[in-house]
Amino acid sequence: MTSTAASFCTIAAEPYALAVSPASTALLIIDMQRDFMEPGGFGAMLGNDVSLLRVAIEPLQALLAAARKTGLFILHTREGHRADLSDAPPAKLERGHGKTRIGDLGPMGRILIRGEAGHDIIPELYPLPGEPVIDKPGKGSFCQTDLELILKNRGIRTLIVCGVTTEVCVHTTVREANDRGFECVVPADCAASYFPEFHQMALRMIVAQGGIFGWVSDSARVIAALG
Ligand code: TIU
Repeated sequence: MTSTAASFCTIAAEPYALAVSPASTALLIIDMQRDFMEPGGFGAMLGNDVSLLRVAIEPLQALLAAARKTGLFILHTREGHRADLSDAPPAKLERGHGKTRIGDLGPMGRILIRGEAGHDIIPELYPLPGEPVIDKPGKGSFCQTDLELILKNRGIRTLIVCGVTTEVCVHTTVREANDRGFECVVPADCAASYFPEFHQMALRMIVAQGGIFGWVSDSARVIAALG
């Protein structure tokens, strides 16, 4: 942690500005995996145009670089399952009713299985040694993981939540985090959805009702605050 990280800063955001201490703030990057971002993975298996998610990569690279420079605590998550599928609920295995399922062999290895090429994080946003990677079996990052323990041990109270997809794993994680007492801010351009209209609505849901479970900002405003 650098000396900058000891001070306070204000992130311009909706519905109102959020004062944070970088020392108690973490950047949480959700599921920027090849399985969601590249052809032949889980996202494509569900019938999605995976190219739609790539808009988040460049802003997120800039935010990640700024966060590393500031000395922010940085964590990454990956959605996926054990090779024997023992941690995958039957309903999830059947989801999509397509020809290919979770665990089937695709061009990037077995779909959504830990250790396979498709399960890994895209090279553009690859974690550095020392940045925890949380493997999660569900959509939310707190369900059946040690994320909460790691954040509490580190004294984190604010989360900058980025990644894919906005209305699924990002939203579920923000909801889980908010109920656990964390303040969450989502930089809008650092998240993406296969459905741009869902992206917009998911962000509106966060800031509605006075910020019912968080804040929405963007990479430029978060980087300016950290700077
Ligand atoms: N399908 C979809 O939009 N998302 C997921 O299945 N997982 C995440 O959002 N990571």
